[in-house]
Amino acid sequence: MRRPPGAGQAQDKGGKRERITRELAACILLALSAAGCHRPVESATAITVEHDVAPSPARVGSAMIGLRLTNAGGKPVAGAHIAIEGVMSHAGMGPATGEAKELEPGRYQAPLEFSMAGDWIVLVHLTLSNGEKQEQRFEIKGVRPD
Ligand SMILES: [Cu+2]
Repeated sequence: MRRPPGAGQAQDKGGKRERITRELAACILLALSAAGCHRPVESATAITVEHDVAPSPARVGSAMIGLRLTNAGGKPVAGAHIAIEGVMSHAGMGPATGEAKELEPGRYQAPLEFSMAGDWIVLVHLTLSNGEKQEQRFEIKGVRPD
């Protein structure tokens, strides 16, 4: 399997980039039909977050999460404040957190420390430049032991 550096996604086995919308959280609640989760939905500010993880595949230790934000028209969303929070689905474990830096308009990068192997959920807390707040999330499955 060939990947450009930094463009891998841990849960991406087929090479297609997964586009995450704010509707994903709602879809997780519906839970049963993943196929229905990727429709863009109209909202005040529809933001699409694409992510990548370095190293890829992810492993225990320090990682960098790349985030690319685009609006409904596919334009980069600049000037957002992004805090990420990595959690696992079992109890008794604190979250890992990271603050993103904007590398170029719409492209952000945040450090995250994977303290344990397994499946992680990354919560993305967005504050847009107009002050609007949004929450998104994506999964990083199968973080490897180091
Ligand atoms: Cu854990």
